Formats: sequence, structure tokens, C-alpha cells
Amino acid sequence: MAPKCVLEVSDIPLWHPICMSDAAMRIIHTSDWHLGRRFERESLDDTQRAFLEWLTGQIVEHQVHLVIVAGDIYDRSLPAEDAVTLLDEALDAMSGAGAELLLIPGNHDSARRLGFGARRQALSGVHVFADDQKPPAPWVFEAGGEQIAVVAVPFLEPLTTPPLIPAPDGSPRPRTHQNVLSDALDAGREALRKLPPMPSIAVAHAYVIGATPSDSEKALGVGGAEAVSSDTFAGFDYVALGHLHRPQTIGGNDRMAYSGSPLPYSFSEEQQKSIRLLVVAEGTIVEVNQIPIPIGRPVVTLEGTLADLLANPEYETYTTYWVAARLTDETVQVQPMERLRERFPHAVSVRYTNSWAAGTMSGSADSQLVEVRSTGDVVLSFLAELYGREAESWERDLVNEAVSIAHQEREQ
Ligand SMILES: [Mn+2]
Repeated sequence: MAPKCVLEVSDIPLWHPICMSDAAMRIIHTSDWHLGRRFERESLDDTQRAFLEWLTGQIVEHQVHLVIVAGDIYDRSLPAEDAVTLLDEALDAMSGAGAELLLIPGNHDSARRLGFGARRQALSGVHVFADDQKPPAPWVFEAGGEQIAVVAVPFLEPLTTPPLIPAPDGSPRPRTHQNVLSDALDAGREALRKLPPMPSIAVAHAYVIGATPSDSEKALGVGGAEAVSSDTFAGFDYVALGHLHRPQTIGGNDRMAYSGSPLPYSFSEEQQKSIRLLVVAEGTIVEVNQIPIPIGRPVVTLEGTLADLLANPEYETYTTYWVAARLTDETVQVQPMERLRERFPHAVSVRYTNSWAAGTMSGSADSQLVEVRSTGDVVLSFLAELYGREAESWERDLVNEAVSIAHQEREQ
């Protein structure tokens, strides 16, 4: 046990870790690891391993008691063998560093596969909340002389969760993300009332209205039907969110936040990645800090003629980046990727953005937009073009249901 802090203030240059460890609980919030994911076609195995090693170091450095991972642990519902090994080793390392772990499945994970052995793992401090068929029960965690209650909600797919509680007049309520998550959190709040007062944390994997998605999620149709309001989380002292890869608070409130993914997974993720560190002391969450992650190759999109990209000294700083090139040349260039890679070894995407790419082909404006529209919308506009009429509402429902099922089974 660390001794009580009795140092004189003048002796302490900044803060003293021994004092800090006294009577406080420290929690790391992270999410969207997407283990096994590739960047375009390049492996990220080594970078993901480096992040997990760095994270283990943070547990030691900040004397962290609990690490919360808010979903999308793996990139696929059936993860690659190397990704499974990576997670297994990371969980061992983080446990060895002294932290307990709390994981929920995200939409990329299979809840049942991630939940395998959950009861036995919990005995050794790895708490996987993957049961999407029952209302969540609060989990009480004690460390550093503090106590918290966590309501951890796995990603809930409205079509595969049990029927919703009917409306007060007995009529059925629509199976929406908003409704399934509201019911789960209502059950969690109800159960919290039976506990003595202590700080409460909700963990969820969802798209909260007011947050900004990046291309990684837009490609999966984030937004629209998936959106839930921030009121859904009312009453919790901290809401640890996962799903969006950009670190951000909801409405400037640092007690409801996305930690963001640890690494950039698409070219729209130029922002600095981070984890969040919560400090609980004297029965309240006293601090929430962001710690930047010094791992991973940053991303940049460079636009210009091929000659400019190959020669402009301003671009020298991007030679270590993942590079997406947008070529403005009006003529087709010879082997642009090969030539770019001589300067930017990590160039992974080349596209023309000249006048013919931008406008002369009919429908090309549309094709530019495809990646930022939801899958359902893309399918519906294809069908509209095919049949020469807009889809009827039953057809829309059918498409959205099919897309939603396909997302669950999606392999990337
Ligand atoms: Mn997700």
C-alpha cells in the first residue's frame, strides 16, 4: 500500500505519482481498436501491437485500475487468427500491469464470440459484457479506495434483440436503435437506484446525435436510423462511447465522450488520436483528461499534378504518412502509384480529380458521393435508376432490413 501523501508542496515539482495513487481510482476509456484491420491493403498488425504495448505502459505509468474498451474490439465478427492472438496477449499484459478490463462488443464484433468464456474470464478481472438478450445489470467495481457502478451495454442490433417493452397504451414500439438503447439504459438506471450512491458510468457503442463521424463509419451507414439522442444517457456521471473514430465530446460536455479509435483507419481521420483518463476521488469523477497516442502512421490527402506531388519540397514531411493522392493532371499519367511510392512509400490510393473526373461523365458526381452515403441509400438510388421510380415504403423497409443484416455479417 502506498503511504499517505505527506510531502510538502514545495518539494513536489509538479505532481507526485505516489500521492496521486492514494485514495483515487483511475480509469482509461478507449474504443474501436478494430484488431485485424488493414489500412487499404496494408497490414496494421505491428502498429496495433505497438499501440497495445503503449497502452500497457500507460496503465503502469498512471497506475490505472480499470480499462474500458467501448466496442469494436475486432474488425470482423470472425476475426483473423493473428487478431485473436494479439487480443489474448494484450489482455494478459494489461492484467499483468495491474488493471482490470471491461469490454463490450461493437457492431463489428460478434457478441457471442467475444462473450465466449465471459464468466470464467471475469474471475480473473476481464469483464466482457456481451449478452445482448438481457437488460444490462450494473457492475460495481472497487479500487483505490473508491467505488463505481458501470452499466455496460453491448451493441444492440434492433432486429436481433428481444421484443421491446410496449408503449403505455399497449401498442408495439418500433425496433429502432433509439428504443432498444433507451430500454436497456432504463433498466440499468432502475437497478442503480437499488445501490448505495456512487459515481455511475454508462458504456455504449452507438451514434449519438451531435457527434461527427469519419469515413470509416460513414461507409457503414452511420447516422440516420442508427442515431440516438444524448438524453438517452441522462443521469450517468460519465458516458464512455465507442463507434465514432474521431475523439470528441458530445456538446462540449467532457462527461459524455467518444475516446475515438487508437489509430487512423481512413483518410478522413487526420485528427490526433487519444485515450481518456478518468480520476475518481472522494466519491466523484474529479478529472477527465485526454492522453495523445504517439503511435501510428498519420494520414494525408495530397492534391495536385503528379509532377508537383513528386517534386514539391512542402510535401517532404508526408513521406512517412499514409498518402492518398488526388491528381489534377488533365492527361492520364504513366504508373502514377509506382512513381508516387518512390517518394511516399506509404501511398495507398490514387484518384484523378481533374475536370473529366469531376463532371463530364454522367453520374460521376454521384459516384463521388457514394462513399459518404449510407449503404441503404446507395441501394435505393440504384433501384430507382433500374425501375425508373422511387421505392415504396415497404421496399425501403426491406432494403434497410437487408442492409442491417448484411452489416452484422459484414466481413470488413
Ligand atoms: Mn462501430
